[in-house]
Amino acid sequence: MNNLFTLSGKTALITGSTRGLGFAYAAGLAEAGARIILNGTRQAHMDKALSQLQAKGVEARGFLFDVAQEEQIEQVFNQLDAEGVHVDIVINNAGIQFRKPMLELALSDWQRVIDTNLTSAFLVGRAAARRMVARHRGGKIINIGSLTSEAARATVAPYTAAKGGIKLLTKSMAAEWAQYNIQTNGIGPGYILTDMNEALVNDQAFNAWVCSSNPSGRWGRPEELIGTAIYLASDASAYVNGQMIYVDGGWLATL
Ligand code: GCO
Repeated sequence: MNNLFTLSGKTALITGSTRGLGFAYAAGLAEAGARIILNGTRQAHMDKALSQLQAKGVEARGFLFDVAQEEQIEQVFNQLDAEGVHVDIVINNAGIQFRKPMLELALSDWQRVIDTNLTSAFLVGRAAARRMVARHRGGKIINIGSLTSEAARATVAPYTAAKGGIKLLTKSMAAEWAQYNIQTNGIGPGYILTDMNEALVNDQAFNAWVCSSNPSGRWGRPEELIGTAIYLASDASAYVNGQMIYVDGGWLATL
């Protein structure tokens, strides 16, 4: 039986992938055989991430671009077109966090989070899907949500609104693109030990709340998301569409 979970011969673009969860997804898909295209905004982070992957023999390259800027996204995809590179798998992971009560929140801060965490998934997903459809190649789009795709926490409203939008954008992409053999699904990470959450991990009360709020009694680790990413990026999920898979230690399953 051929390996349902192999990504050999596939090219994957992961946004926000020079660090944190994005880099974990990139390294994990590479382990399954994919060629990797990284995205970030800082050359130093890109250089470090590429050298880590290439040291393991991974075929990896990177593009610095702002995932909220349509023209920058189109430039990258047009360059890949010119090189004959087809993106088979997209993980829309790029995201920022901005913690402030809404009463004090500036529109500019709201807009920046929505653009980076939600609009970007539409723009990158649309660019990739247009080519998947035109080439009759099908493909995989994986949007990264959150526990806040299902429930809100005070002081992170723009992030929560964006992640709630990710859940229904995922279903919208499935509704429109499944006919082209494109499967679009989402991953909802629980509280994971990443740079973005460093302040929370170091907050004794918050740390206690996370550990007591999920039956696994602990934070998740980035590498614990890789299996779900490979599953949704592979032929093993060929008839799965519009789903969110929560990798949260059981948080959302329990009162
Ligand atoms: C926060 C955190 C969360 C987690 C994750 C939970 O401030 O509450 O940043 O948003 O990162 O999204 O699923």
